[in-house]
Amino acid sequence: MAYETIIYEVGDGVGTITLNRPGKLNAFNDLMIDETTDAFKSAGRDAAVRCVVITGAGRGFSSGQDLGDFQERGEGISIGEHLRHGYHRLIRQMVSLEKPVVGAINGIAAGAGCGVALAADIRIAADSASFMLAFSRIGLIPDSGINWFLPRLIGYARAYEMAITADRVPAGKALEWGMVNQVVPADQLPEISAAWARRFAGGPTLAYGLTKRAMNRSWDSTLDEALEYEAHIQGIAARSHDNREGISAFLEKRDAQFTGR
Ligand code: T3D
Repeated sequence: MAYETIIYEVGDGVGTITLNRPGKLNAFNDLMIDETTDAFKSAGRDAAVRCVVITGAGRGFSSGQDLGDFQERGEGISIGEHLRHGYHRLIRQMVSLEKPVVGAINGIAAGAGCGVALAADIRIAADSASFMLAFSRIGLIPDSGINWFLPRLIGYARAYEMAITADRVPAGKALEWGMVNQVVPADQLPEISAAWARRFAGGPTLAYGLTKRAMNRSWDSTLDEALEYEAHIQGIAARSHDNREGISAFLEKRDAQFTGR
């Protein structure tokens, strides 16, 4: 599929999605939601892709829903249906992708753009980046999974504060609060996030994917259920080539050559 609103490139085992409507700080229109979802789907099907990076072109990561489109849409389509058919598919695609997703947060992540950033597994933020739940400024509530992700990441009080103040949370505070894994100088973000991604792409992809599945599932589990699920999927990991290779490499005192299988 040729894309108009994003750039999707594959190299070194990494699929890189660049949201590409910089004139609107990469606000999501319907096409960009569909194309981003499709790129994550392709990354899932492509064995050559073992890690995905999502970033934004220009000075923003994403300013969320394109408000011009929102206004034009009028009463024609219910917002609930728009969310179900658009952002929900995108967020589910990111979370169910059994490969690490690295958000390289290059600038402001606002509204649904913040939701997409939070759906990544690891976030590396430029020191100029910020996060903002812009929704209440326009009389909406957070969506795109934010009510699920954010209190789990930073606790209810901070998440609710972000929601009702709609203040920008700069990268340094986001790091302190546990929203991001690392803050780096803006001009080094592409290089540093690519290095993280290459590292993951050279790892045991099956085990990484199963870990993501187990951790996401644990939110709704009792300890007994989580223990049982670990036992079940560890059985899958233990049958992998990478498990055999990892053990051989350890015993032979050499670096493991993981293939992702
Ligand atoms: O539809 C549904 O299913 C509902 C889903 C809703 C999900 C949501 O995301 S709701 C929240 C939507 N987003 C917002 O409310 C944020 C709107 N943007 C802003 O508040 C500000 O742009 C920022 C705080 C993000 C950044 O401010 P600043 O001063 O750095 O940049 P700016 O000058 O405001 O924006 C630069 C340009 O991008 C500007 O266009 P211009 O004047 O240069 O031609 C601005 O209009 C445009 N832009 C920024 N955000 C959006 C946008 N255009 C359309 N939609 C946007 N969201």
